[in-house]
Amino acid sequence: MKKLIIFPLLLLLAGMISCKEDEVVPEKPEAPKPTADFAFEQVDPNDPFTYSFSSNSTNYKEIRWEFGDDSVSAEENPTHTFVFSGIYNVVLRTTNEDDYWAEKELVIDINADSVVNFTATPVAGGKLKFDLVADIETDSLFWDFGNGETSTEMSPEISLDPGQFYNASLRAVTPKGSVAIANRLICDIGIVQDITLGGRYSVSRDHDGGPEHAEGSLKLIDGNPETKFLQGGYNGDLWVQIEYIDPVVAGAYTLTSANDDYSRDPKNWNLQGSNDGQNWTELDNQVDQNFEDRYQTVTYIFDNHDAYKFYRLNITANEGAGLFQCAEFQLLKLPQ
Ligand SMILES: [Ca+2]
Repeated sequence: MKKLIIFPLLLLLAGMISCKEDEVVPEKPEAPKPTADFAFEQVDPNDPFTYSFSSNSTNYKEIRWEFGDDSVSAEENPTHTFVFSGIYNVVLRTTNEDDYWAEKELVIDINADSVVNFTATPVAGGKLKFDLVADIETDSLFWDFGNGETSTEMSPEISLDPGQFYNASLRAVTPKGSVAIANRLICDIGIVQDITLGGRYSVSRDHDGGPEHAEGSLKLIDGNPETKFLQGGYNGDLWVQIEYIDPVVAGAYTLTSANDDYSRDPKNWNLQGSNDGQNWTELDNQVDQNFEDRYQTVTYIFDNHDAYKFYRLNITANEGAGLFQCAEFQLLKLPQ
């Protein structure tokens, strides 16, 4: 009898243990995954800095906007005003309650040149008259003519020394505080146009690493005086050429010395124009030039009223080194 009693007890215990192991704990169902999507539009045609954003996202608990200018928002459909022109990567991130997330990124390009521009027109008394050209609403203007003079007038008039170039800028502020800046090269008769990048650029012989190299020929026209084109084994036959589809009338150019080693600087050169790439007309000739400073930009103006498809700068001598270097070359069109 004793054994008969113990056996069912053991069965009962085993049954209890078994029951505990098989117990199913109901899991919380997983929330649907979030999606992120949005669209944007300019709110006012006269304010290229302000945009409204509308989210088309789903299944999220939290929403976060990053506008690419260090500002953020947790609103569903925010409106944002950028302070400066620029290219902004706007990111929308949604997160659900299980911390799954989704992102969508769109780019807003507020191009400074399309936002604000200005004209400079010769008027009586040998002066230049400046006018804002822009579709934006402005609250204030600040002109800096690059010659030490400034103005806050709508249409200021100033006199500039003939034969000199100046870096002028216009700073326009909108009623919401956004800032648009236009920079232009000017001379006494108007705005000078940089046409360096308007044609096909080539050199007679490049850096050994090619045009894309850190010191390749493209560094001569990248707008950055701190980068340079360096040619090894310089032997006086280097030329730099720009070929245009339609002939243009160039009237000036600039050269900028590089960061180091004066003996690599250009010393003698000439500029030629051509319409077939075979027959050349000399437009300017410089001998014994001397860049006394590093990063020094010198402007050369030449008398030309003819349009050419080809412009070629022949650098016939440097300051004596076996290497040639130059930081920048610009070809310019003067006001007609
Ligand atoms: Ca450069």
